[in-house]
Amino acid sequence: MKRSCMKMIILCLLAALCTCMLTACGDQDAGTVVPDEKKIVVVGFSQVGAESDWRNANTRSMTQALSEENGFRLIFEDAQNKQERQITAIRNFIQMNVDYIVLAPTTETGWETVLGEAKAAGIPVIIVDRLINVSDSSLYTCWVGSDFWKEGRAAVRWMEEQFVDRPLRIVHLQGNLGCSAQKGRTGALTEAMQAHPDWQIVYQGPGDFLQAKGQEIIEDLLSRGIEFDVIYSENDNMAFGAIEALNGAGLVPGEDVIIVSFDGCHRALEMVQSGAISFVAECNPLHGPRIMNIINTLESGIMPPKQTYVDEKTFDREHITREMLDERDSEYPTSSGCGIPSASSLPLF
Ligand code: GYE
Repeated sequence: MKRSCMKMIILCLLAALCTCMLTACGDQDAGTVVPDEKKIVVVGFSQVGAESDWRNANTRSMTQALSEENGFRLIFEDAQNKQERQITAIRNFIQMNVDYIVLAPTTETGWETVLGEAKAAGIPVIIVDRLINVSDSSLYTCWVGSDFWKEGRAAVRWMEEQFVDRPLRIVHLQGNLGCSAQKGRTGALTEAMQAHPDWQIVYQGPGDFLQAKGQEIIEDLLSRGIEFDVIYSENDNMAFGAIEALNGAGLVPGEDVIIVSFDGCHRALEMVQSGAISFVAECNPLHGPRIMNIINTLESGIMPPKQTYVDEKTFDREHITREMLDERDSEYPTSSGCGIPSASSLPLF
C-alpha cells in the first residue's frame, strides 16, 4: 500500500473515532441537560412592610424558602404598611395568573372583595402571620401564624407573678391598631386590667411597631413628668426606642422601669440577659419553610389544616441562659436589623 493511501485510511479512522466520541459525549450531555419536568411554582407574596426586626426576619425566611432551588419563583411586594397597596398587589398577582397568593395582612378587615376576585380566578390564597376576619372562610385556603392572645396572656401572667398585690402604673405601647397582633396583645392586657383594680394605664397609644415612635412616646411622657413602673411594649423595636428614651433621661431600664416586650429578636434576648428588658413573649417569624410545606402539600393534592398555630416560648431575666441564646441562634437563622447578615456576625434574628 502506498504511503499516501495509508495516511488517508488513518485519517478516516481518526475522523470516525472523533465522530463516535462526540456523539457519545452528545448523548451523555443530552442525558444531563434534559430539563427537569417538575413545574416551577409561581408565588405572589404581599408583605406588610419592613417596620421591625421581626418583619425583616420573616421576609428573609420567605425569600430563602421560596427560592428557585426549591422550585419556586417568588414575586415579592412590600406594602409599606398600607392595605390599599396590598389590594393592588393581589390584583396584579391575579392578572399575572400566579399559582398561589401569599398574604401577610396589614389589618384584619376589608379583604372580602379582593379575595373574592382571587377565588373567582381560581388562585389559592394562603394567609401568613396575622389573621384576617372574613365572613366566608372559603375566601382563603389556610392560615399559619401565632396566637397573639396567648402571647399577651403569658406576659400578663408574668407581671402578676412579679408584682403580687403591687399597684402598677403601666405605659402601653401598641402596634398598628386593627391588626390581630395588636388586638391579641392589647386584649390580654385589657382583660387583666379588669382583674387588677390596683393596676392603672397611665398612657395607651399606637407606636406602630416602630422604634422611633416608641422612643418619641416615652420621651414625651417623661418630658411631661408622667411617672410609670412598667412599659408593656407590643414589640421589641418599640421597646428599643423606649430604652433609648429612658437612658436619655438618666433612668435605668430594668430597675427604674420594667419593660415587657414581644417578638424575641436576638437583640432583645441579649437585653433580657443584661437586664434592660425583663420579659419577652416570643413570636416566631420563620414562616418560610411552613409556607413552602403548605404549597407542596397542596401541589400533591392534599388539603393542609385550615389554621396552624406555631409553638412559642417566653424568656425572662431570671431564667435566660447563654445556652438558650446560642440554641436559639441556631434555630433562628436570621439577622437582626436590616435582614442582611453581616459577615462577622452569627446568623441571628
Ligand atoms: O410582632 C411586629 C411586627 O405581625 C407578629 O408585626 C407580627 C408583628 C410583630 O412588625 O414586630
